[in-house]
Amino acid sequence: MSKNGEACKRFHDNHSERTDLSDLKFKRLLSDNASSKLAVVEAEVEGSTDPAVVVINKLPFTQQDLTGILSGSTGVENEMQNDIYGQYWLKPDPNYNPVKANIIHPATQKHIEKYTSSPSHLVKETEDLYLGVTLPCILKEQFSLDWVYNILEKKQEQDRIIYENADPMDGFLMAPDFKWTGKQVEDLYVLAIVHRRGIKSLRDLNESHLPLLRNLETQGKLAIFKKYGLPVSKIRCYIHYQPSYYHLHVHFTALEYDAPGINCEKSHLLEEVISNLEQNSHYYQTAELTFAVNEKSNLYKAYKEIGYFQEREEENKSFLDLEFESGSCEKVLDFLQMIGKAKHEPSGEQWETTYGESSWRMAVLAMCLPETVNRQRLVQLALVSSLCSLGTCNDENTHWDQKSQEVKQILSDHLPPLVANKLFSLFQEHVDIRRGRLNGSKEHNCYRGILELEEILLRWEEECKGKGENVCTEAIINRMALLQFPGANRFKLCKEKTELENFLKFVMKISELMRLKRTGWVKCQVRDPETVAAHMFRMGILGIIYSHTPIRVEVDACIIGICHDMAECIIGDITPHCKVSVEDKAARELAAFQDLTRDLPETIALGLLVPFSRYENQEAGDFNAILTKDYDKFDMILQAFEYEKKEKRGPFLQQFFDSTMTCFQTQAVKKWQKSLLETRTAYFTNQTNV
Ligand code: G7M
Repeated sequence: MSKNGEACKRFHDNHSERTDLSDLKFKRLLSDNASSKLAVVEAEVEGSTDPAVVVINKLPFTQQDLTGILSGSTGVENEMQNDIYGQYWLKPDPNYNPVKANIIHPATQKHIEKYTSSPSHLVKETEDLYLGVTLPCILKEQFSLDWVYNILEKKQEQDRIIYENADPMDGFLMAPDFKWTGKQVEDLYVLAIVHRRGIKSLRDLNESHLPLLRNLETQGKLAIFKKYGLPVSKIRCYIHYQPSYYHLHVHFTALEYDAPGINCEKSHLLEEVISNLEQNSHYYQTAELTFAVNEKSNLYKAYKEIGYFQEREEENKSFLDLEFESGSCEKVLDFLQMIGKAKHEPSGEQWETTYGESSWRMAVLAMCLPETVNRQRLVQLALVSSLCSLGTCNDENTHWDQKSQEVKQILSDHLPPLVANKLFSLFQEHVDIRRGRLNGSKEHNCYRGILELEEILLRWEEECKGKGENVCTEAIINRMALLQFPGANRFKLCKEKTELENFLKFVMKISELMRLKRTGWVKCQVRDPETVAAHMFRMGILGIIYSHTPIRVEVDACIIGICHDMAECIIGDITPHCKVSVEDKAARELAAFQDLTRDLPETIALGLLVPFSRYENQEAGDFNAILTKDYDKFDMILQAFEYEKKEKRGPFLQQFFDSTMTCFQTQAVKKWQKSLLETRTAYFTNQTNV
């Protein structure tokens, strides 16, 4: 339709009667490629307000063309000659010199963008980036799949179909690609389109698709061999990531043809895709996939918006000045206060331990796994398990689907999309494991073990209450071994029972932090104040939400956060009012930390000591250590404000705001501090006015 509502002429109307291009007018060159002898132009179409994209391509010579060119029908003009060397302009009979044109009309703006040459950039897409940036962008806008469905439903290109396996789940159709004439095998290009709908791209594939993929590989190659005589060993078959069209299809091209789009940042050989899925069903959900984005594309814009390319642009900018992904400060602070509930709310009816404390201990347990397990992932799962305390239904009979929906909504209402998605996918994974829906990976088995162990520990601690320190640990050690908890034989971590006992002693010792109230609050007579463990818990969450950049999967700040006060289970929570010098406090803490971890296997002890020391050392270039320090102080002032609101004693914790007024170093946390101070002032001004 034209803008004024009249039906526009379409270039392909009556295409079978067309004999010339008199209704096309060159408008501008979009791109050209000398080596593939291809040019793309935007053209105007007479009688239409919509543009056309015309891809003009000189074709490879066939033997027939060459025979025809070297014949009397070819006109010749000499250009130069020297000795035995001469150059001529040949003007062959048009039959032997065809130029192919693929015409898209009406072309959308997105088509014009796709074909316009512009600089590209590589994106290394993690699972989080896929869910947070790429997927929403694809779902919002993509090329129409009508042409795909036309082929599958045999409404178009029926006569071009070269093979079909009609199985609706594992079958597919094959036809020459739009780019190929279907004539000479030198530039053979066939496309296989799967019947099954809903598989958008490589990212959606798992082991359930293996039968389909194996059919595509074997039957597809065989069909090409039978139809065009190209041996199977000369057929390259691959999937694009990112594709232009989000309905699974496979490209088959002649091995010796330098086909457009076979570059390594775009093509994934089908054989390798199959092999990756055979080894790990979730490979394509979790793998980092690298691809190029063109500056004109919406995907590029989406990545630019979240600051993905910022690093390069701001190379000279100090990392302290970097900001977090844009989003409303107030909403993020609201969310942090909501999650602060987990610091205080018991995670079960029978015990006092809170969601936050319990998730913190599980995170530390995860840190005590061997390096062969993705510990960072487990630490995050453990901390994010506390999101259960968000929303309404937190009782033992949680209805998980409802809970997931509730959490998803709260996250997306408060946090920037990337962060919200990241937290939600972690929470959902926790929920799945809680519900026994394990994916068979080492990580899932370990996490399940951690959940079970935590429950046993909580029950055991309840039983111990009032019975003194020397309650029998035999039962719990046996359970740890039975669960094959890290420390037991499966990972050969603690081979001996004494090692398991030492590990339990360590767990018992650090668990004291789940009962150690933070001195600052006690001194100010805050009722029922948070414990040191609860404080470390929210720092861990802060570290997951934001690390060095929103882009890198880096949880350093989170790990530093959950370890930094661990030595306090030995030396207690020393505050500036305790009259202990900074140096003395640091020395005492280090000694205590070494003491605490002395009997742990060396690699595990180091895994805890390194983040602890990074926090203590605050080296100039260690951004995550500096960031964690800011988080430490920020968690404190946010908590102070929460207590002021709860206790209704006015701004009685002013000293905490005063002592931290100028201590923040990172631009990102400074912004939060400013927002918090404004909110607090407004809160108390309103209170006075009421
Ligand atoms: O990059 P991606 O993997 O999405 O590649 C899609 C392929 O589909 C490209 O090689 C196109 O040339 C091909 N293609 C696109 N269209 C619109 C058509 C069409 O209408 N018919 C056929 N046969 N192939 C098409």
